[in-house]
This record gives sequence, structure tokens and C-alpha cells, in this order.
Amino acid sequence: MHRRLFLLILMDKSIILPVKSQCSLFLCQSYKYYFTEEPKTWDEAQHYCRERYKDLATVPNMKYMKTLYTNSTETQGNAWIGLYSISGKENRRWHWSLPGVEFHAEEMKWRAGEPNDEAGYLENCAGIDGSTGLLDIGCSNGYPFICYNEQNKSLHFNDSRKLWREAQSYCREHHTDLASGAEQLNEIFSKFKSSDKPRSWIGLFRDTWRWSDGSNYSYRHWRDVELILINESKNWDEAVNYCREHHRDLVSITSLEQQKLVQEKAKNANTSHIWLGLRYSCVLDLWFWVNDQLVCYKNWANETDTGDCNLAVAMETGGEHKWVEIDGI
Ligand SMILES: [Ca+2]
Repeated sequence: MHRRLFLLILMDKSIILPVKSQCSLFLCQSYKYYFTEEPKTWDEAQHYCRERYKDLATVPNMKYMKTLYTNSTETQGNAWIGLYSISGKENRRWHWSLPGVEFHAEEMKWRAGEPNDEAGYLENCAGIDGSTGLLDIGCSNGYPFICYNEQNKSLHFNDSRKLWREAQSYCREHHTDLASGAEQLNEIFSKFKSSDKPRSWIGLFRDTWRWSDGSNYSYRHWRDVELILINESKNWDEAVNYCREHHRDLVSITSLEQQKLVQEKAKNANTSHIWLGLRYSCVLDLWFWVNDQLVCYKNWANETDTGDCNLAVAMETGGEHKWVEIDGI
């Protein structure tokens, strides 16, 4: 992580422990955030915070997320927080979406053979399938979902099909969160037994993200990536300029999940191909995404290593949505 950013968040953690209280550590911690406007890499920021305060900011739930927003209204830049990822699928950990609910592997009722990352694809979200049990599923599939409402301690089945992240956003907006924890899971199983409800998302997911201070909070609040199809004919350079001027950037695809999201959008194009943010650099002799990520996930129609300059990549808007190299951009 070497991107230089404008602003840095620091954290001071104090622990209030009423002697006779049975509150969990989760409820007994409070966080105070300090902002620093010195540009630093993430590693430098972590070192700085650990020397002067406690650590880079941990964000355990929506309440603290709002505190961060409130405290940063005078600044418009990005700021590091203490969340970092350890690469490698073996480093994934399961979490419940509802903050404060701890994941215990022994409470899971997986269907036989699950979780299995079927066919080698990463399946980082979980659903419930009839009364047979839980299964891991790729998060960019659309399924009905089950929300939990904290106010009246109730579960709500929703029949509309959404991606896992969309379902999570919906539940957080209209209820509290996706259904989470062993108690809710048992209630769901008993309800499924007496009905023919379809396969549905619950609030179980896994990722490789960790908090810098070592806490195990499951709270994630990723900005929704909005994919916008521009039905205008442009060359690759014009397309990049257009996207950066009017939106953020040309799309980058670094996983099968992202590929699926983009190809759904591509189906609505009125051309045979759409540009992707992938270009060949003669100077560096490699392909690079406009978001600086390396090309790990690939979906080439026929990758050729011609070494030609001025190559860019477009996705087929039909068929298997393969990537093709386009010369003379
Ligand atoms: Ca599976």
C-alpha cells in the first residue's frame, strides 16, 4: 500500500469497564478519533499513529462511522483507517454482518460438502437452502434475503432478488441488518421447515480484511461501486478522459465477481464491445488496470503477447463476454 493520501485518522481507545456489568468488550470500548492532514502511505500512517496515539482508526459500527463523517466535514480528501487485507484465500475469516455478533464455527449448520468454493471460484457470502443447511455462494449472485429488525427482534423475508451487498444495504436501511448469529439462524431454520421458501441470503460473509489494532470487528461499510454504461462511440483515450471528467474512471475488473457485474451492464450496450480500463504499456512491458491493480483475474478471448504498443482491451457485450485486444486506439 503506497498510495499517498491527504488525510490521516488517528485513534485513541479507552476502555470503560463497569465492575458488575456483563457487557461485552464490544460495548465497553469507546473510540476517539484524531485527524492529521499529513500525506503518508498506509504503513507510515500506522507507524505514526502507534507512536503518538494508539493505532490507526478502528470503526466497529455505524455509530462510529457517523462520528468519522461528522469529524471530517471540513476536509474533502480520503483518509486512511486501520483496515488492511492479507492476500490469500486461506486467510479469509467468516463474519456476521450485524456488528457485535461473533462468529463461532461450531454453530454453523453447513450443508454436506459446504463451504466449498465450488469449481474453484471464491464463494465469500452465505445463504440458506431450504431446511438442508447453509452454503457458501459467490456474492454477486442474486437471491432473496432475510433481514433482522433489532427494534422488534423480528426476521423479515424479502422475495426480491439482490446481490449480497445490495441485500445488506437494503436491510441496514429498512431494518437493522441481514439476519445474523446462531439464535436468528435457528429461528430461520425452524421457519424454513414449515415452508417452501427459496434459497436466501443471510448476513454471513468472509473476507481477508483485518483491523490494525487486532480487534475482530465485522463492520464493513464499502462504498457501492456504481457502474454506468456510456452508450457513446469513443476511442480508448477519449473514454478514459470522459469517465475521469464526468465520473471516476474506466472500469477495472480484478475478480470474477466484478466480471459478472460488468457483463450484466454490457448486455445493454448498443455496440459489439465496450472499453475496459486495461491497457498495455510498452515502456513497462505489462498490462495494467487504470486503478493501478495488477491483472490477476483474466478473461481473455485469445491473449497474445505481441508486444504491440497502443493496445487496449474491450469486453464483448454478448456471448461469453471475453476480453479482446484492440489495436490502434
Ligand atoms: Ca458453495
